[in-house]
Amino acid sequence: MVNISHNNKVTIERISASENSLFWKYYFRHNIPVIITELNHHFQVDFLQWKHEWLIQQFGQYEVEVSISDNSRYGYIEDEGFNRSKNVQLKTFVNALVDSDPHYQNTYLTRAGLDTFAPVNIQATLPAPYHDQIEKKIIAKNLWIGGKGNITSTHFDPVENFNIQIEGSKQFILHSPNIDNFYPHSIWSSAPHFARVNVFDPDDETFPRFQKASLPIMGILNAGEMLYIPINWWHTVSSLESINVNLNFWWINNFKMLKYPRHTVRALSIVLQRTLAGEKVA
Ligand SMILES: O=C(O)CCC(=O)C(=O)O
Repeated sequence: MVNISHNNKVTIERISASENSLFWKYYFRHNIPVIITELNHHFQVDFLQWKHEWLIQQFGQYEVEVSISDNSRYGYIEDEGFNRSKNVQLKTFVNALVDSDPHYQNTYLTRAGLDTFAPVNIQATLPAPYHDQIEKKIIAKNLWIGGKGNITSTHFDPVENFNIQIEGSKQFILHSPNIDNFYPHSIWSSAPHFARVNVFDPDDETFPRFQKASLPIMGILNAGEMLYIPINWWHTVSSLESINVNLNFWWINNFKMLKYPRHTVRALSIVLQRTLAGEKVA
């Protein structure tokens, strides 16, 4: 686990999956992150069986694009840009993680849309009380598979997020959506949603406003649990086990996008740049 230098931190609250009306009325409505536990005590959740052995069996032959990092950081890295990547069969990648193959030590399957595995039509459906509210608004379902020590750099996404831990565990550090205190990259850059400040070891001289940022809200997401990350919340994610598998659901919330015009303009800049470059947008 990675420590951060703030003396005060707040722990992400937990509620049971069966408390779904509390989730919608309180946490979702007021943009409060929460970990939803006991998903499969109360509901049948088929994708919770997608542990690495099962994924190899089902989709092992498909090629995936894994990110490469020399310093365990993933996403957009100061002075480096986005990670390099390479294509590899899913089974080669996952077996290498299991065997701690040094050639794959610095790799992470990030943001792999389930459509990567087409033509298999993979269904991943949340329990009804959650699924029914968001089904039509989902824009991406992504798999994340990686080993211990990977860190996804601090960024926000202009969408609501249910991130489900299928195997392993991850530490999430969340901050509320203030833009200026995090010194994001320029709106015209390819990463206007990535912070320049290092939340683990902030440089107060270069980034003085970070001291005014809200307290970090931190929690460990364990297998079988689902984290709600409200739209535009900053998140920094560390992988804690030798194999970590997550599935996240990103979904649009038009009403809340209007409430955060500065984030939304940054989102539009990403959409425009990726569309012009012929890249995947979500
Ligand atoms: O799991 C990770 O490493 C990052 C997850 C993430 O950034 C997300 O769910 O939006």
